[in-house]
This record gives sequence, C-alpha cells and structure tokens, in this order.
Amino acid sequence: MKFKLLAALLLFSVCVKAQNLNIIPQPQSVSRGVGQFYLNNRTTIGTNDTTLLALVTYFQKEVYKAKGIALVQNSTGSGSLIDLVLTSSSSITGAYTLNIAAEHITVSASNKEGIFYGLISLLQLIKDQQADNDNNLCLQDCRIADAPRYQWRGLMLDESRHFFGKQKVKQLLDWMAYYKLNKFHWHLTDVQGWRIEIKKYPKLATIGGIGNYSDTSVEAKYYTQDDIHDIVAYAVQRFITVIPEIDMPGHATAANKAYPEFSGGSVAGYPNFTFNPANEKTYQYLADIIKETNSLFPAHMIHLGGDEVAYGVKAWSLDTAIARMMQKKNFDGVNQLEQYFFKRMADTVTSLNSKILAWDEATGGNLPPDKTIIFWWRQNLPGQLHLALQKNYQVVLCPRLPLYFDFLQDTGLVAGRNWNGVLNRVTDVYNFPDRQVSAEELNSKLIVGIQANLWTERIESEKRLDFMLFPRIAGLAEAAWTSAEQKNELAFTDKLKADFKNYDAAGIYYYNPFDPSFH
Ligand code: TNX
Repeated sequence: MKFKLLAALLLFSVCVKAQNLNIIPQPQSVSRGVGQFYLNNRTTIGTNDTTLLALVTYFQKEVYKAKGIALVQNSTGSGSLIDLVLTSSSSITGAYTLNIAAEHITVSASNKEGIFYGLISLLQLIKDQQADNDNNLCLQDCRIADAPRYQWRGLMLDESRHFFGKQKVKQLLDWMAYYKLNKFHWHLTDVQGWRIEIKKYPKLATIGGIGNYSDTSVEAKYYTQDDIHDIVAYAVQRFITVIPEIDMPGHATAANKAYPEFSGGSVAGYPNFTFNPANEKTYQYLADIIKETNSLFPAHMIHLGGDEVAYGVKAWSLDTAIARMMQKKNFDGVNQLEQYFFKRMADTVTSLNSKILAWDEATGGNLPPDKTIIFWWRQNLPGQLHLALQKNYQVVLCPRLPLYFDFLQDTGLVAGRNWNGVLNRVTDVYNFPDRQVSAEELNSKLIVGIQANLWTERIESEKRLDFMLFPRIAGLAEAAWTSAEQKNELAFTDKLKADFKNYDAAGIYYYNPFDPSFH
C-alpha cells in the first residue's frame, strides 16, 4: 500500500502539465481537469462494438510505433481502461468526444469516423508526451467535444508531372489521417504522364507513362490496377476517400502520345493538348476509360478536369473536321463545343451512378447541379464562385492563392512557383477562407469544404515534396476542420512548433518558418 502511494507520487512528479493541448486541428471545445491518466504496457483497450476492432488494432500499432508502448487489447466488451463506445445517437460524420480521466479514457461517437478522429486526437496527445524510464506516459485529464467544420477536407497530388509511387502516397495518406483530412484527389493524367493502368488501352500506361518533362527516364511509371486497389484499401482504413482525376478535354498530351488517333488537332506551342471532339470514337474511348476507372474507386466520383482548355481550342478552331462539326451542330464558338464535349462525358459518369467533379471552367456549362461538384481554383475570378453557387452547384474551395502548394511559401525561398513574389504562407493557408470569401457565401450549405492542390511541375524529389507540403498541410487541416470562432493563429503556431518534433522523428524535410536557415 505504502509502496503504491510512493510509486504514484513518483509518477506524479514526472507528469509535466503541457500548456497547450497540442492537437491539430484545434477541437471545437476543450476543458481541462486536474488529474492524470498513466498509459503503459498494462493499459487495456477495448470496445462495445466488434466492428471497431480494426480501429483498436490501428491505434495499438500507432502508439507502439510512436512510443514503444504495447496496449493490451481486450476483446470482451466494455470495462477496459481505454474504451471506444459507438453510441446510437445521431451526430455529424466525424464528431466525437474524448474524455481523459484519472482512471479511464473514453472515446465515443455515433459513427466510426468519429471514433477514428477521437483516437487520432488521443494519439497526438500521446505523441506530445514523453514516457518515463518505466514506460509510463502521463496524460492530463481533459474533455474534448469535437466536430468538423467541413466534410470535404481535401488534398490533391499531381503525379503526372512527377511520379512518386506507392510508398510515398501511403506516407501522405498517413499524414492526412494524422491531420483528419479525408479526401485524396489524385491527379493521374496530364501533359507529362498517364499514371493509371487501363486494361482496355494498355498503351496509355506503357507509353503515356513515359515521362517527358524534366524526367528523362524512358521507363514508364504508373500505377497498376493492383497498386490502386492496395492504395484505396489503405486509404479506406484511414477514412480517406480517393478520387481519381482523368483530365479532359485538355491536358491530354500523354494519352494522345499513346493513342494519337483520338488527338484533337495540333498547333505550335501546345501540340496534342486536347482530345478530338469531332471524332465520334473519342467519346466511346473516353467512356471506356471512365468506366474502368470508376470500377477501381469505391468513391463513385470521377474528376473530369476541364481546366485550361483554352490552350487547346486554338487547335480545334484550325482543324477542318472540327470546324465542319461545329457548323453542322450550329455552334457559334469553340466554347460551345467544349461544353458539348464535357456534357457528353459527364453523362457517362452519371450513367455509372457517380458524381461529376470538375474545375471551375465547367461552371459555365450545363452539368446537372445535383450530381456535380465544382472546384473553384481561379481566385482572380470570384465570379466563378458566385456563379457556381447561383447555379446550385456544390463547391470545393481550392483557390490558387493560398491553396496551391506549388507556390513559394516564404520570401527568400527559391523552391516553388514564383508568381511575382506571391506567397502562400502556412498562416495564409491557416486563415483561409474567412478573410477571403464572404460570410454570405460561406454560410451556403453548397460549400462542402476546402482543398489544397500540390502541382508537381517543379517538384522532382520526395524531399522537395515534403518541403512544399509541410507545414502547410497543418494549416490546411485546421482551416478545414476548425470553426472560425475556435481558430487562433498564435496558438496554432505554438502547436506547430511542438509538432515539428514529430516531423523530425518521421524524417520529414519540412520548411520551418521560424528558422530562416531552412531552404
Ligand atoms: C494550373 S489548376 C493548372 C495546373 C498547373 C497549375 C500550376 C488547374 C486546374 N490547372 O495544370 O499545374 O496551374 O500552379
């Protein structure tokens, strides 16, 4: 008895009360208690619902990886020191409560996403503490009630310009989960490379996958369908939806290299940039590609691109077959032809019961509002956002400023796209969207969330990828999850500094805005 008391006192002495609860993104509400919970190799973890056992295992692995502490799985229902409780009440997807008391930790939620995010918050608190020599790790009592601001918390990776491969993508998915991001938009096709195996048209990958942009390799780099199944399953475990993008009718050069018969005209500067809208067979070809792609992704969402076709339509207007088609259909300009093309491909997507996703150029067309999500990227054209909302489209906000992570993130840096010195700092990302988008628009239920886009024209290595992504991904997470009222830039930067030790531990090459020696 005496010994126990002494042990408790000793333990108490190593428990350092953290000033902040270092959780990114900041939870909706946090209250602090005075006691402590000690986590160690004897701590049991269990659940009232066997469908949560996979989450228990996931959490055990993460805690072991981070701290070498092996939690004991209890398969006999409630009564564990850490209890995961699925409740029957209804609440929004991802909402949870996390209660840490001296004797007991409870994570409860009405959906699995919520349990998962509760565990992620707990994991972040665990990572923030140091275990003593006996492997006891002290957690401060607290009660957190949390829920996400947006259901779309996205990150886009461009793997056409540079290909990073399965391992890097999985690492990215790990960090997305760590920050409660839940939509991975995968830009798989573009001018520089086609990165997805399509069995019906194998040359797309084997020829289109040969890089032709600062990557001088002659080996085709792409994801096989098995790779894709593997990555999708990995994402599902982390409550991340993977959305493929097959960009059309522009940005099609890599595909056109593989199957030139569907290329839509050629003009100096942008040769083979577009698919051919005057060839009836193009539509069947792309429909086949869309169908095969759709079958690989449980998301039932296909991003059709639709951006920057203007670079290619010059080729359209010079092509006699295309001009003849426009005349026959009574189109008074290439824009109309573009809309016609896009609508036909969108119809293919909806015929598969999937949603159409598209860059904001598509707002001017006639896609069905109840089946379309528009990605507003041209921040210099706020009218596109107004129009999208007016036409009742759901919208993901991903304006180039501040959400393009290929742009410079600080003065003095050379890595990144330099657009007259424009900067996308981590704090700019953090402060989005409330200072940039009007309150009236932000109140619209049609705005489903926000997303950052990592274009990789200039990102040639994994190290550079990390440097562009970290720590801006943390700013993105809090912008997408935390309500405007709960955001606090100063507190965020403190938490960020604390998080850097996790980047260091993971070997991430990040930019440190508080240390000018980083480059
Ligand atoms: C515009 S955003 C593009 C991309 C480029 C990016 C570079 C968009 C829909 N199209 O093709 O990679 O700018 O910042």
